[in-house]
Amino acid sequence: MLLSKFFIPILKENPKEAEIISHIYMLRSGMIQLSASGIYSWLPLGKIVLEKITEICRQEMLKAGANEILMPTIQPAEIWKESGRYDDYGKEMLRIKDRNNRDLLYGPTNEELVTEIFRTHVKSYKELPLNLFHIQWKFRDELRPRFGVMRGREFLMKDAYSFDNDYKSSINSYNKMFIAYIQLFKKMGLKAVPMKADTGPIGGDLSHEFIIIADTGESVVYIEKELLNFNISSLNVNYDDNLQDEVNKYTSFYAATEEKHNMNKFDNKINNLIKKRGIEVGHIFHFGQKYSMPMKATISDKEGKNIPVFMGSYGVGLSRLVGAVIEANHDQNGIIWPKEISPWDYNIINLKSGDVNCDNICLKLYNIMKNKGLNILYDDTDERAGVKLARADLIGLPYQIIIGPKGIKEQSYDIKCRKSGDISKLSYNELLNLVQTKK
Ligand code: P5A
Repeated sequence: MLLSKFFIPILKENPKEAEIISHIYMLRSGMIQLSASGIYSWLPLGKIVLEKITEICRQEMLKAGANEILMPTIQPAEIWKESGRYDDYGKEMLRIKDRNNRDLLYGPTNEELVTEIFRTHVKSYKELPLNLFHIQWKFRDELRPRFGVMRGREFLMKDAYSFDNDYKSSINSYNKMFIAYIQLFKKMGLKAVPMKADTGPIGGDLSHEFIIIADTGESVVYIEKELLNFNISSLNVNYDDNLQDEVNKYTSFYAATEEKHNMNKFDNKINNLIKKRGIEVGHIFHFGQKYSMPMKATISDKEGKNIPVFMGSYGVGLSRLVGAVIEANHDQNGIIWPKEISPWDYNIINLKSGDVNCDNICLKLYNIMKNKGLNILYDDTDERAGVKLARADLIGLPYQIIIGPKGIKEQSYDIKCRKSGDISKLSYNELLNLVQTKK
C-alpha cells in the first residue's frame, strides 16, 4: 500500500476526550472516528486490524467445529418475552417500534434468536452436538460508554452457541470453547488469562472470563502468580479429544474476577496471590436449559422422550480487542502491533521523496517485497523526514526500513525493530536476504 493513496487522517494533538492510551492512539492514527457517544466509524487502518482479529477468531471457531451463520442486528421482542429477559434486561436494551407498532430491539446478545433457529430445525439427539456462531454488531445502551472502543454502545462480537443432549456433553462443548479461546488469543499475540466469573444477565452455573492484564483495565482480578507466568502449550489442539485435562491445566490455578473472588478459598496460597487490573476480552457461559426450557427448544432423546436441549454461549469482544491489544503493546511514541495482527509486515520510509535515487530504490524494494508476498506500507508522501518517522512509530508496524540520501551514498540502510528500537545497518543485498527470510 502506498501511504499517499491511503486514507489515514492522522491527528497531531492528543484528543481531549480520550483518557486512556489505546483511545488516544486509535484517534491519533486515524483508526476510528466518533459518531455518537460509544459509537464509532472504523476508518481504513482500524478496519484492517479489526478484520485481522476477526479472521483469527473465525478460523479458530471453524477449526473447533462450529458453523458460521449470520443473524440480524434487529430482533423481535416476542422471543425475549418468551425467555423472560425482555423486562429483565432493563435500560441497556435499545427498544424500537416499527411502523406497524411492533416491538423490536437492537440485539445486545443472541441467545433467544439462536434458540429460535435451533428449535425450528433440530428435533433429534442424533443431530447433536451442534455449535453455531456469528460475527455481528451488538448494541448495549451502556450507562457510561468510555475509553473508545473498549466500552462502546455499539460493538462487534463473535458469539457462539452450543447445543447438547445432556449435561456431560455440554460441558465437553464448553471445554472446547475454553481451549479455542486460549488458542485464538495466543494466535493474536496475546495472553488472555481465564478466570472464574459471574454470569450476570446471561445466567448459568459456570462461567469464565478471559482477561488481558493491563493497568487501565476496568476489571479487578485476583490471580495466582504461576498462572501469569504459565506458558500456553501447543497450538495444535485436536478438538475431537476430550479436553478436560487441558482445561484443568488452567483452572487448577486460582484466578477470579472481583465478583467471584473468595478469600477463604485462597487461604493456603496467600503468598502467591496478586491483585491486578485487566480487560475482559472474552466471556463463556454454561447455562444448561435456562433458555431451552421456557422457549421449548426440545429434542427427542434415545428413549424418544422430549427434553430441553443443553446450551452454552461464548463471546469474544472483537472491537474491544483492538483497544486491548494497544493497551498491552505500546510505548510513548505509539502502537507496537504484535506481528500476528499488524496491518502490514513492513513500513518502508522514503526520507526524501522526490529524490530520484531515493524514489527508485524504495519503489524497487517495495515491488520486490510485494512480489515475495509480503505486506508493505510504503511512505511515499512528501512530508518532512521527522514527520514520517514519528508517524511510522505511531502506526507501529513491526519493522521500518528507512531509506534516505545518506544511506544510499554509504550503501547502508537502516532497518528498525519497532518493539526493541534496535536499528541494524544493512547493505541492499543483506536487506533483501533479510526480508526474504522474515515473513
Ligand atoms: C456470550 C456470547 C455475552 O453476551 N452472549 C453471547 C454472551 N457475553 S458478554 O460477556 O456480555 O459479552 C461478550 C464479550 O463482548 C465484549 N463486550 C463489549 N465490548 C465493547 N463494548 C461493550 N460495551 C461490551 N460489552 C461486552 C466483552 O469482550 C465481552 O467479554
